[in-house]
Amino acid sequence: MMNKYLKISNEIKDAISNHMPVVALESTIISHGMPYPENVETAKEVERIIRDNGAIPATIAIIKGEIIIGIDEQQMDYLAKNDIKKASRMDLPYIISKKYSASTTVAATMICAQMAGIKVFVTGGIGGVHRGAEESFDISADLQELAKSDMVVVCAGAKAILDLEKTMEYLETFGVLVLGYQTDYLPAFYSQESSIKLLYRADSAEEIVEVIRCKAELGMTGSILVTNPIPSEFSVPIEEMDLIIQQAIAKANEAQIKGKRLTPFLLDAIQKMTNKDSLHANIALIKNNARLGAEIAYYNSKK
Ligand code: PSU
Ligand code: MN
Repeated sequence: MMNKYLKISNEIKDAISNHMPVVALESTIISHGMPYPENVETAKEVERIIRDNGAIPATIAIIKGEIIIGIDEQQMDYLAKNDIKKASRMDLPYIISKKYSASTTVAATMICAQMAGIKVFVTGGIGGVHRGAEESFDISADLQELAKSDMVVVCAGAKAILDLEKTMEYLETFGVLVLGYQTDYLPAFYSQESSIKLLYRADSAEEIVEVIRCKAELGMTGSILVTNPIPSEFSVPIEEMDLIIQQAIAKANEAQIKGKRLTPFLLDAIQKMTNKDSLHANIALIKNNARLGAEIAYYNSKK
């Protein structure tokens, strides 16, 4: 769905029209997911990994009311250093009409990537059903968007700041296929696995692409969520992370943090409590996802 707000870099435009592999990347991880300078260093490194693995990276953000597909280094720097708005689905029309700038969440990135015709999207962790959602009703718009969009999204599972069981139930209800990449258990971001058994696994990028193709042949839309475990050398036992996460949630409750501020608040609190260990884990897992995403995009582009 091309529209006048969409600005696609020439390289990406060419790649899309020639059916070459392209991988979309979100920008909220830059503005709200990691501290400076690791945020911008990681964003650049992830793009490099995608190139090294034969695909073209497309980091997406809203800059002065334009949807930029493939932000440049200067724009990346801007998002990394400033106090930036965080745009999910509901925010896009307002932010764009006001000509504001914003980073895009997983939900908003899927919307923009799809406008540009990109099929594969790499992120660190998706948003989900927050712990205590039975009271707060706090469920990330990422989940609805996975159901609505038509992409393959590679992540390292969901962070245990969320209620993973409820998140999985929600995805099942809305028909989102969750695949474990070389794993039978749902990865939990910092931890290679949670205790949640997955129904389906795939052991190679080719196998994932076969499922994508079959879905298209069936005329079905909806995204496929590929969950890729963090490399073992960076994995933290889930019980260890859980104690830290509980403390972070207690801090958020005390400070009455709600709505779109909650996820960034929790991510920041966890990073501070674990020194840079959790940050290094976060960096390692997103790079790992970039490798797999590029490979999926590569096979998906072969007809
Ligand atoms: N989880 C992470 N790191 C992140 C995010 C989630 O481990 O950076 C970001 C993503 O951009 C995700 C967003 O789409 O937070 C979800 O925010 P919310 O819960 O407000 O929907
Ligand atoms: Mn929320």
